[in-house]
Amino acid sequence: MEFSNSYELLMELRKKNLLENKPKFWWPEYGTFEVVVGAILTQNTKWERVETALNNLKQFLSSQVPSSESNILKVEEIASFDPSFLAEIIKPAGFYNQKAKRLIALSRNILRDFGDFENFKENVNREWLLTQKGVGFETADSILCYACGREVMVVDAYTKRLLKRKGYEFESYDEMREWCERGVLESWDKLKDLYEDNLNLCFARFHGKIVEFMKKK
Ligand code: 39A
Repeated sequence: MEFSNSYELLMELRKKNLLENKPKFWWPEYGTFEVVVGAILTQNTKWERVETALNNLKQFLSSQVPSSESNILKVEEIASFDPSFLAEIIKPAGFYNQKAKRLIALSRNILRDFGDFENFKENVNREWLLTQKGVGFETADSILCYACGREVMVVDAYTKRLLKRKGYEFESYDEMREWCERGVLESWDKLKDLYEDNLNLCFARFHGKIVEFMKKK
């Protein structure tokens, strides 16, 4: 695979049908609070373990309120957990005591500062997210891109490894993110029809393609 900017990388990845049978925006339950929970749980663990933890959580909550019409996690539910009880439920994701405390604190802060999840989606910014315990650049950008639908590209260890192999090394997370975003923005006239003129959709799928490609390696 040869490329000299991120547009060319995206076009190479597009040839590989990496997101066949995946959700449109790649991250399951795009646009919901469940993405926020997944973004914290996925730190330092495999996605498959996150899925087990999320399923445990949803199963527990639906057993408490069996008539609930939606099976999507709600910020109010996570905010009202006892930390050690939540830790038991999310155990498969690892670092469960720390993750439980951080999830509860983040949920309570969302309710305190934004009132509800819809207002959070509309009004949160990167700075607010980065003040939250356990939220670094990758987690903040995952929340912005996949929960809030913002025009931000997530980069991660898979992206770093792929680019390093091809001779690209970066001083910082933001430098790597900007390199990924820049190539797309500079060629947006050629990409926009492929992505419904939706930059968020393009960034969401681009990151998804990188992850799926590297997981197959
Ligand atoms: N590492 C990962 C993932 N692998 C993933 N999926 C597969 C769907 N997500 C959403 C986040 N991080």
